[in-house]
Amino acid sequence: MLKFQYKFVLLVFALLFTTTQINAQAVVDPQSLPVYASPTAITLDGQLNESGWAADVPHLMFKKDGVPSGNANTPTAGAEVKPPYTDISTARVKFLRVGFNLYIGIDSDDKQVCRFDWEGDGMFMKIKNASGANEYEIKNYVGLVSGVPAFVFETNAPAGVCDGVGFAKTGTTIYDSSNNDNGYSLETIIRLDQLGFTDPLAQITLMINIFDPDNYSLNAPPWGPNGNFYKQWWGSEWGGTYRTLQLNATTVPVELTSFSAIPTNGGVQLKWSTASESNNSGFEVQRSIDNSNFVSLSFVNGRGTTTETTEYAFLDKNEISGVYYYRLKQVDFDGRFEYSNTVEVDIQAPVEFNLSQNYPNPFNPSTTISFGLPVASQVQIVVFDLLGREVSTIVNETFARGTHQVVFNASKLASGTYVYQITSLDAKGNKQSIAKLMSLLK
Ligand SMILES: [Ca+2]
Ligand SMILES: [Ca+2]
Ligand SMILES: [Ca+2]
Ligand SMILES: [Ca+2]
Repeated sequence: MLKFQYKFVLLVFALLFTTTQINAQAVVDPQSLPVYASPTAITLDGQLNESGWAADVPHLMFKKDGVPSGNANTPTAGAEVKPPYTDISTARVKFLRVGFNLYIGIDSDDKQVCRFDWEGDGMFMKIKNASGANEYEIKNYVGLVSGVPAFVFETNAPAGVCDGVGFAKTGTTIYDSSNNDNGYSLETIIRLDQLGFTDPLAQITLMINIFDPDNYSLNAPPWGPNGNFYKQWWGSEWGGTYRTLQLNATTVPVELTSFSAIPTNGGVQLKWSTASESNNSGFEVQRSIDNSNFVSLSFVNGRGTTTETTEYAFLDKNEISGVYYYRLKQVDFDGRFEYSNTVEVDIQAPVEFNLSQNYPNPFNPSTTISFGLPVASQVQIVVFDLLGREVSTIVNETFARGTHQVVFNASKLASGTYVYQITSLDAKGNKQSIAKLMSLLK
């Protein structure tokens, strides 16, 4: 075999790396939040095991002095009821929809899950019915069960409207005097059709308050000597001012966290990753030369629904110099799709005359031959058999500066090893030749 001499210099003029986030808000006191359809059913056990809960969608972050960032929005206001409250715990409130059922999930890393004299850690909220004429209290919190502090659910809504379950995470002991709990989680279901809603994509009016008493210990109520107490609300503390949820038909979108394209030997290497996926059939990789008309190159299968980070790669075997634009068309199983941002790549002309190994090789009956020209040249590519007899001329014409590809069809030749030789002649009369072997295997 002839030695593979591949020298190809590709430079990146523009490499864009951006982060696409779903409807990133990162604001204090959003007036409304979107609610996406859950990709799976939800078991009301207080545990946020369902994949929909893990997706980083716009949500509320209850945290004293918290700063909004990414999709975490801070609520309306808070009050330190019994200082000094030095806690740094965070409770994230997310929403999901399954049909007419609205689910509220709360994930807290509270270090002291407890109760003071009449109520404890958890969620206190009110929701209006469809007409707005009635509102109901919903409480999912640490109360008393047979005289022992534990998660309880209370409501003044008619039977069947709502339910809730609290869950003490492993390592959490409710109502002891230590400060080493792993927090708690809550799941609440509100059946919107039972509140008179006839459209599952309705706008819902509600307020939510998260209570966090800390350091209250058994046998020391009321207002235990070491206890402190903080509360924070979205809307107002207990009704009067409200916020809204906008229910959506779609599931939690696929969250693309990076997308890059880099010229390499052999083509343009595209890489992207997702932080979560829901109902994701996959990605159509698209390329354009004018950033307007895109053609599809390939389809890369997605992972369906996952909350794990997933890395993807695709090699566009394109070495022809020029500026290219790439984008991803993310397609759901039901056909819905969304485009990524566009990345731009500049494949520069080679600095010296070169010929690459044909691809594929061995081949039958067609193969592609790439070559690079530092200046415009007359190019002849001729195929010889191993006895030196010329069997075919692939091209004999002028090519511009840059990298080019030609396809050789050997359907009229017998199996065997052949030499292909390229000769270039530029305007100054410089003549150069390179030859390589290729194998036709029929
Ligand atoms: Ca659950
Ligand atoms: Ca706390
Ligand atoms: Ca607490
Ligand atoms: Ca505890």
